[in-house]
Amino acid sequence: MERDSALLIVDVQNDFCPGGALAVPEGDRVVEPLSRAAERFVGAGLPMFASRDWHPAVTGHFKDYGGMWPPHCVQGSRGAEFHPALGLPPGTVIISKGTAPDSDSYSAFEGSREDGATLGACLAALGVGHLYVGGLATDYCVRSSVLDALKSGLKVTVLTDGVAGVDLKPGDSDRALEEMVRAGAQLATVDAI
Ligand code: VGL
Ligand code: ZN
Repeated sequence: MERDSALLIVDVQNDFCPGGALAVPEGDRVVEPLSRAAERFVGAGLPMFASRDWHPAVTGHFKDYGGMWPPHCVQGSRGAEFHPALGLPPGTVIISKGTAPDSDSYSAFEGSREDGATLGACLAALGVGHLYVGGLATDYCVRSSVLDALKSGLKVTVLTDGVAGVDLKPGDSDRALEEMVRAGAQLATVDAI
């Protein structure tokens, strides 16, 4: 980690973990490594962001309204809460996304802080140049957030033990990681950073 680093934890919410409405296989295995990473970033005085999928009850993102997913992460529901064992240090900036009823908004860069500031604006204001990313799901929101981060000129490291994917088609997550690497992302384990 350098002085201009920040950590982004993507969508580690109950609905994406075993027992949830859109469970990622072994999704909860990211909780421990990411909690450890969060402690290290905050201990080093570096900024911490956590995004959450935060959908209205009626959205074109859900099957019943033309989308591809069962209802999940509905605003204010238990499924939308962060996993109870995820250690989010005080000062973590929460980024909500997927709030528009007409868009999938997989990327955390389409989300914003409570006051409306976008993730990109928050990172720029803090002078962040290197974003470390982990969370759920590798093949959707992590992929999309990482590609957007690279497009906005950030250096990006994906935490390989801190991500897990949906794999609707077997291999989707591996292909997503390859795509991120081709676009310029680096891969590392939490212990190696
Ligand atoms: C996500 C599918 C639907 C994600 C969100 O957070 O990766 N995946 N909504
Ligand atoms: Zn969603």
